[in-house]
Amino acid sequence: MAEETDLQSLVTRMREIAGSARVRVAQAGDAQAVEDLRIALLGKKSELSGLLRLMGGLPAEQRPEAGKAANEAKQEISDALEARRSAFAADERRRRLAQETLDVTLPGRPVPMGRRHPLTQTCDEIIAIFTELGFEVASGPDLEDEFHNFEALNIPANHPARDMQDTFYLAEGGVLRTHTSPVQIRSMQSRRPPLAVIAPGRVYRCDADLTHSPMFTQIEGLMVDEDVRMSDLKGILERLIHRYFGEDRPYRLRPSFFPFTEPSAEVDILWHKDSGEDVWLEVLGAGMVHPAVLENVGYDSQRLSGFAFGLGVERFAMLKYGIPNIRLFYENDLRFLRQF
Ligand code: FA5
Repeated sequence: MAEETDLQSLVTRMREIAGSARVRVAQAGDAQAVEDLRIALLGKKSELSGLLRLMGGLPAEQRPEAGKAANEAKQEISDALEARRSAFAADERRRRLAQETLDVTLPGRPVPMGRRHPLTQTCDEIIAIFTELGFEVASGPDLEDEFHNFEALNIPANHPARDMQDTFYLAEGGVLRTHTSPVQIRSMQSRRPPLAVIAPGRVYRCDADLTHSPMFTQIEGLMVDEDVRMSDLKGILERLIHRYFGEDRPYRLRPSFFPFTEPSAEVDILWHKDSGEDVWLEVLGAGMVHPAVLENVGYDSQRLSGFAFGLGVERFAMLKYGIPNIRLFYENDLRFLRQF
């Protein structure tokens, strides 16, 4: 360009620059080449910027036309660069999507569901059978005093029944309750007859083999009113067995002994083992509340009578589902728990 700026050649040169820029941009091979071209074509050191600086030498009335041509050239180059850049971006996006192909027919990742422990389920099922009949749910402490666990239940200090149930005695006094029967005492002390309660809970004994565990679960039942009879107990137990095991499950009621009931009985359910052998498994103890127990809580044993029972929840579940070993309930092996 000559020192003396000439409008016409300035405008012509600007149009040439824009035209050749379009060709160069169209030939850019990738996004980086487009960026390099942007600097070369529009940057401070570009020919176009040099021409813009020369516009100062034009007479004032010619500057608008030169300015318009400069803006048009800039705009044309920018548009070409932008179109090319977005074409590369779209290619890149298509390429990435093709690589990341999703198979929407693949099965989802399962979210593991928690569920109630089989013992909780068994307890809930048995409790429901009784609450339907109007029984209230009661509870008592796992750490009992000897009065509630033994004395009030007619088991005096030197009675052999205290050995019968191998007891965990605590150094600071008291015991881990050996059965849920102390809840009978607590319920009679806190309520007035007529009463019908059901009391689930953990109990503890030094006892362990395939069908005995040092900690297990019992559900106690107690009903006290005027004229409660052994036939009421038998009817309730039969209803429980029919509802829980079904009407065809063989069971037997067998005379037994407990210091806190008179007469006393035990219930056995037939267990058809995998080996083919049939055995009777004891599931509960029961009987008519001993008059001495009624007197111990201040009830009139001439006017009132009652029945009570205590059942082993693990035994109920073992017999229903054919579980051969009581320890399976406490190991929390998911392969076992998932079956319920
Ligand atoms: C009692 O515990 C009495 N309190 C039951 C009772 C209540 C009788 C009210 C009369 C009136 P027993 O020790 O038999 O009784 O236990 C009751 C049931 O608990 C048994 O029939 C058995 O099903 C279950 N059981 C006993 N010991 C264990 C043990 N170590 N592991 C698992 N279950 C057991």
